Amino acid sequence: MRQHYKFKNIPLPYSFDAMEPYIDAKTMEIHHDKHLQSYINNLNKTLEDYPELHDLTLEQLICSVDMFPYEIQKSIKHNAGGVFNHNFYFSELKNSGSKEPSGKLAEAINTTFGSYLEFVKELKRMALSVFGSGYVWLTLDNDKHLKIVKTVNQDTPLTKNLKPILNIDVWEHAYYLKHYNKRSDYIDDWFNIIDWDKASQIYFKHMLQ
Ligand code: MN3
Repeated sequence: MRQHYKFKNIPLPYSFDAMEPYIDAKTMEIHHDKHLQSYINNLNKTLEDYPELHDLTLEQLICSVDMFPYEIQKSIKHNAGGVFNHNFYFSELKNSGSKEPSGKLAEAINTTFGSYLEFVKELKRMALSVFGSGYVWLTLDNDKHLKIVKTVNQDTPLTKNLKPILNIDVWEHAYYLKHYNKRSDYIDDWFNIIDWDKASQIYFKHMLQ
C-alpha cells in the first residue's frame, strides 16, 4: 500500500476461484481486473499532468485532497478512494483461515460489542443499511476504541481520522453475479472468508502506535 504514481494493479495473492463457494470466480475476476483497474486508470490519468503529486501515496492523496487544484479534487477523491478501498478489501480475504477473530482483537470485539455474534449482527445491520453503494468498516478511533462505520461511494474512514481494520465492499458489483440482489446472503458468505490474522496484525500495529 506504499505505492505512488504511476499506480499499478497488484495481482491478487490468490486465484480468482479461491473464495468459492462464497464469492464466485467471475465476480472476483471482474471486480479486480475491470472495476479496480478502471479506478487505477482514472487516477493515473487525473494525476498525469500534476507531477507535484506524483510522489504522494494513496493515503496522502486521500487525506490532502482539499489542497489540490479544484478541477481534480473530485476525481482524486473518487478514484484514490476506489483504489484504497478495493486494495483493502481484496487483501483481507482468505478462504482457509480461522472463521473467527482470536487474541487481542477478539478480546476487543467482545468488550466493545458483547460477543463475536453481536459484532456480526451489528456489522451486518450496518452493511444492509448502506443506501446505494459503499462500504462498511471495522475501524479504530483516536481513543483506540473499535467502531463500525459505513462510507458511501468511494469515501474512506481515513478522512474521519479512523484507522481501518476490516472492510466489506457492498457495491452491487461485489456480489450481483452470484447473489443477485440479495446483499444479505453475500454478507453472510463474506463472514466465512475474512482474513482474521491480517485484521489482527493491523489492529496490533495501530494499538502500538
Ligand atoms: Mn468494488
